[in-house]
Amino acid sequence: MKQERIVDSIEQLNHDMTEKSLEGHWSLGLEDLPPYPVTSVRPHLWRWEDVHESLIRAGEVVNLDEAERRTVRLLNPGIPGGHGTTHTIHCSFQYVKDGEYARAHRHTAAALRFVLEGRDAYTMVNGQQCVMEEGDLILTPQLTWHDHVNRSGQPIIWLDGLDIPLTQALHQLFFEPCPKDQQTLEATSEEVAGFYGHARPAAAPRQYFHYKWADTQRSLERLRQSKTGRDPFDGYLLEFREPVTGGPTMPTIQCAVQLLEPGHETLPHRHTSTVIYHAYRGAGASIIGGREFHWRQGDSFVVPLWHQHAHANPSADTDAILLSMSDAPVMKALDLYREES
Ligand code: GTQ
Ligand code: FE2
Repeated sequence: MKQERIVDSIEQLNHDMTEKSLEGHWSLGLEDLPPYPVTSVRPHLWRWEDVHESLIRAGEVVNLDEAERRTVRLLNPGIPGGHGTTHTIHCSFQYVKDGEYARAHRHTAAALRFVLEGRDAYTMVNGQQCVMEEGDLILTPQLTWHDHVNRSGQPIIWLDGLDIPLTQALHQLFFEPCPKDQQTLEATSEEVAGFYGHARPAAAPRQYFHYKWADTQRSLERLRQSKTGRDPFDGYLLEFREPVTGGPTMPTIQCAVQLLEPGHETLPHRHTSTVIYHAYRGAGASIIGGREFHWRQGDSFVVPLWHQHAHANPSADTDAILLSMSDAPVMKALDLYREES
């Protein structure tokens, strides 16, 4: 007796596998395997006028008794429905009026503040009071308690950088409100530590959270005097490093300031890290992936990974200073960092 032959096909196999939540690698075409990394993150520039107007309007209608924070976020148009400025970091601007405070909480997302307008408000970080001046960088690394208090007699605006998109992509976001709305001076994190024992930092807690602008400026000047300190791709670049280990600013974010002297044009290069820039002082232009973006003080822009980019300061007499936040520490930790000029 002749056995009936079962006629199978790729189509039938694919169909049957799909029903069992299986997939064959043969379903991928070469177009799914590009030779270099592809990102949906787009080069984009946000104008300070737009951010500032939204912040002032938010000051009228957003109440800090209800909202956890009064911040305006930069959304990358290449991440529809997402909340990120890039796929790893989000950048916002926070506005706290005189007499207000933003209540204490902590989270596994690491955050930083860079002060733009105003002074003498403070952020409490694990019981340490960090009094703000323009240009100060204040870190609230993962799971540090932080609240922001403004009793300075004037409003304050600063830039926030957080690794929330990355933390969320890894499904690792813990958030805990503090039992007290405001931390008291020198209250340790243990004193106010609630019940989320599992959310405690695994690593030794760090003690240094505050980089003063006066120190940053002095270091930038010293770098400029050295003349050998000029990086062909970044101008005079000063990275904020972890003071004990010399490692990155935080495990997921490298912060830096870079000074572009009048007339200086950097050489183009590209790398697998993605960078958010904020024009802290001066004005200039950057070519990103073949497009030119003109920025002035207060503007922010994104250089997505593997996009060729170069910066220029066309001014005859004014320095330009860019603040940057990069996800390079993540790529380096995972051995994924590459650059090419
Ligand atoms: O100030 O603690 O922009 O928790 C986003 C989340 C700021 C903050 C943001 C936050 C904060
Ligand atoms: Fe926070």
